[in-house]
Amino acid sequence: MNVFTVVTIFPELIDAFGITGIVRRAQDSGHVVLNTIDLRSFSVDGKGKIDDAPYGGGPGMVMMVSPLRSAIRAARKLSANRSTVVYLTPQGRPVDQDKISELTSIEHLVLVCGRYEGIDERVIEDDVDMELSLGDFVLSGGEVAAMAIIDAVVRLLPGSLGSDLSASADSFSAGLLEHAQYTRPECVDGQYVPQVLLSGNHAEIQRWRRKQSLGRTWLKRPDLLENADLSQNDRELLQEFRAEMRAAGDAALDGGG
Ligand code: 9D3
Repeated sequence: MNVFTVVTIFPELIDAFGITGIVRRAQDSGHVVLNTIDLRSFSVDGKGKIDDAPYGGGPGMVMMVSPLRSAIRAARKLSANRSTVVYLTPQGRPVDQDKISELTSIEHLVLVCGRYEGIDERVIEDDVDMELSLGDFVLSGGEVAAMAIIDAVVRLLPGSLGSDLSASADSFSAGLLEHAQYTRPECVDGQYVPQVLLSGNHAEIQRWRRKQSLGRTWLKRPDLLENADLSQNDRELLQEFRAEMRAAGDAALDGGG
């Protein structure tokens, strides 16, 4: 069983997330527990104060050590197992699917959400095991990041939809983007489903999908191709994709000229 405990000044946001969709199902089936700890209930003045002005001056407020430390300690007690404390911060290491996969084996993940200018550095030194970011853009706090990470982890757990069938074929777990998807009808507004998908020839369909996967990665995320180790067959498929694209481009020019 995986336990997630979110330390936040917006527990109702996390609670709402936990009563819908994949996280709800995982909790109902007993695979997951999602707790929230309301940071304000650990305020120093009993009136909800959890932040103070930064030493050295400057704008905004910093989250204080004492409420955070007490809240993290309370969070740890919500599981008999050892906990790993993650602070969500733009200064953390950006998460990728490999990191998400690693997180599935942590029995109790305590996710600390910052607000304002951030938290007192001494909490990071003594109470935090790992700092994670969603990437190089600015959020207003860690809650959305906590939910994103919980969602990504939970769908990989046994009993979740993503765990068996699709997880192994997912983008990124294979290091490539996925092929295009189509559903009925065959033709809409003059746009047709690629003929090969209607052929019933499974080997040809597999080949087409692999070629698509390689071609789309080359077009949309060339950075991913740098690290992918492609077979000789993959290289040939990618060459074929590029040749077909050039041919389509030439045909369009002929038509227009
Ligand atoms: C106004 C203060 N910022 C200077 C640009 C620093 C800052 C502090 C706190 C910026 C963002 C935040 C709040 N962000 C998060 O808590 C956060 C986050 C993010 O902003 N981007 C990507 N991943 C994450 S994880 C948590």
